[in-house]
Amino acid sequence: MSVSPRFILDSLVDETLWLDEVESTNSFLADRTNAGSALALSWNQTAGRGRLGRKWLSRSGGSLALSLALWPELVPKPVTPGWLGALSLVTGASLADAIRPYLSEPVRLKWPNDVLIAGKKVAGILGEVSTHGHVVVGAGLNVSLNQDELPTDAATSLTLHGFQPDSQLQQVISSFLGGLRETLSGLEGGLTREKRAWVAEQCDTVGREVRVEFPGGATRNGRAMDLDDAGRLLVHFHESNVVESVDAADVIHLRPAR
Ligand code: BT5
Repeated sequence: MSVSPRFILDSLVDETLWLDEVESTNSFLADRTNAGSALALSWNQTAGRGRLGRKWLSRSGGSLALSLALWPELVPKPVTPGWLGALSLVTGASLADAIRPYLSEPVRLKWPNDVLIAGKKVAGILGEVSTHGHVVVGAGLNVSLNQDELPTDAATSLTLHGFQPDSQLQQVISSFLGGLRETLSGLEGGLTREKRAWVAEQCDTVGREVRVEFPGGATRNGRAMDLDDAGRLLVHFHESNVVESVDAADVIHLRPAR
C-alpha cells in the first residue's frame, strides 16, 4: 500500500493549519508563541509580503501561501545572517526540486529567492526570524493563476505549464517539506560545498551578466560568479574589476555569459 502525501505531511511537522483567509501566513506563524514546527497554508492571503516591503499578490484560490515555522532543533542559536541567507536559497532549491518532476520546461532559481519556470517567476520565498525567536520561511506558489490574472509580465503559474493540482499538489508539498528538512539537517553554519554546488547548479543567475540594484537605489553591472556559504552572490563588478559579495539586493539578468 502506498503512503498518502497527507500522512507524510502530518508526520513531518507538529501541526498543519489550513487557513480560510489570512493576512499573511508568515505573520500568522511569526505571531504565535508556540515553539514547535508548524505548517500554515492558505489559498486566500490578503496582505502577502515580499522582501524589502514589497507585496505578494494573488487572487483568492490561485496562489498557495505556505509558511513553515521551522523545526526548532534544526535552527542554530543564535540565528546568524549567513544561515538566514542560506535558508532562503535552500528553500527555493527544495521547492524547485519538488515541482520539477511534474513539468517539462526548465525549473530554475533566480538569486536570491525566486523559483522560475521557463524564466518566469512561479514562486517567491521569504525567510524571517520572529520576535519570539523562531524562524519562519514562507513560499508563495502560483498554482492556477490564468494568464490574465498574473500580477506581472514576469510571473507564471504551474497550471500554465500543464501541472495538475488535484492529483499532484499534495505530493509536491510533502516532497518539498521532506527535502527541506533533510537539507536543513546539514546546514549548520551555512551552505556546505556540496549544498552550494546543488543550489548554484540550478541558479540561473550564476554565470550571467547582471545589474545589481542595491536597496538605496544604486546600481552596478557585473558578472555573477558564484555563491558563498552564506548564500551571498559573488559578483565581479566591471567598473572596479573586483569580486564582491552581495546580499539584500535585487538582480536583473542582462544576458547569459559567453
Ligand atoms: C518574494 O519577494 O518573492 C517573496 C514572496 C513571499 C510570499 C510568501 S506567501 C507566504 C508567505 N507569507 C507572506 O506574507 N509572504 C510569504 P520579492 O522578491 O520582494 O518579490 C516581490 C515582487 O514579486 C513584487 O514586487 C512583484 O513584482 C512580484 N510578485 C508579486 N506577486 C507575485 C506573484 N503572485 N507571482 C509572481 N510575482 C509576483
